[in-house]
Amino acid sequence: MAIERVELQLLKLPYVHFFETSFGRAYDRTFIISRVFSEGVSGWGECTAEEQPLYSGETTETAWHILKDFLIPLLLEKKLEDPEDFAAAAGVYRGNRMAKAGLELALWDLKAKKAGRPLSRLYGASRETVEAGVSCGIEDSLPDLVARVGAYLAEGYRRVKIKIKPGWDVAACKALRSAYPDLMLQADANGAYAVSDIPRLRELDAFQMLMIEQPFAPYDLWDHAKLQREMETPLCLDESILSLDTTRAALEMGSCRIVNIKVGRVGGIVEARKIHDHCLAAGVPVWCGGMLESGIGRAHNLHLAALPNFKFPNDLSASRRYYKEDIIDPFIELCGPGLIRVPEGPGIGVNPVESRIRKAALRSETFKL
Ligand code: OSB
Ligand code: MG
Repeated sequence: MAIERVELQLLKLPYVHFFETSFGRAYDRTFIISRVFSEGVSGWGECTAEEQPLYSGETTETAWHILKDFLIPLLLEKKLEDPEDFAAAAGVYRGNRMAKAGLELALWDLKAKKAGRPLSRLYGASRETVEAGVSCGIEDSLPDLVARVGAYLAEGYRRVKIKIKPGWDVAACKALRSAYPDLMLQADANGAYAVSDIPRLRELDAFQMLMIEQPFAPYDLWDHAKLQREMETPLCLDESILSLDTTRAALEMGSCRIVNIKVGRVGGIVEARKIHDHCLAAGVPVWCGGMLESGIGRAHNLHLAALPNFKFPNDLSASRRYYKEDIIDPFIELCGPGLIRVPEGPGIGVNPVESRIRKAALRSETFKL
């Protein structure tokens, strides 16, 4: 058993609506999908690196380089096929976690397809549905924000996360709270605040939010711990959580009470499950973040979020919230208020549509021995 061939494709898909965070506004997403072939079966993965190094230091081009020159050769030359063996071998290389996860995910899909089982079952997860949530970007005005959140609620979402930054925070929360008093609300700053903003952040305690995500910079665990001591609202870390050891440091320091798990940011499913299991044992709930993935990455996220310690609604929305023409069939949809079904077929359980992928492709490359 060995991987005979690996394909990478760089795709670009337009969003149905622009997505603005504290980093800026984006109208489309450029990302890499990977595909591994073995014995007539293939597995699909998606790499969450973005075009610009804003959320993380990786980009689509650094990930392509690491995949092509370091990670794919590991598979082809060392004849690795099992995702856990691959994760161990890839561990000799530092960083570049999104690149690693992009390939590891394809190996997981392949393994589950060969076993004829859904990925979630391979992970030991038993949930049939996961809690959906929608991540709502910064809008041009507060009335636009209130209207957009109202539209998401009408579509069946129950939990809404809004992006915040200094100047788009207290008033935005106030507007949403008065329009939707019972809304499950949370906020994500993507590291846009400084310690001098602590008094302003404390004002957010008034809005009964589920959590506030990543107010400070990724490496600033210490100031998150200080802020958490001064706030009632739980802090959740996203960008700061890179591995099991950063998770342990954050929890032992008191930097957060909730952990956002993104498989790309932590370098793969092997590390994501270690973080999940550690948090479960420590009594700390987790939830599954998203990176506006296509249906391939999102299906992977659904299987991960089926694990038992995913205790909050996730950043998992229907295909149509992101893309007019998602690249999978069938599209991911809500199956009831605030719920998405975990696909039941083998592997990721959704079918990538090659004609749509070809249409979105900027570049493709095939690798074999
Ligand atoms: O911080 O969670 C984030 C998208 C890109 C980069 C960072 C983040 C996000 C999201 C999108 O919030 C969530 C989703 O995929 O639904
Ligand atoms: Mg976030």
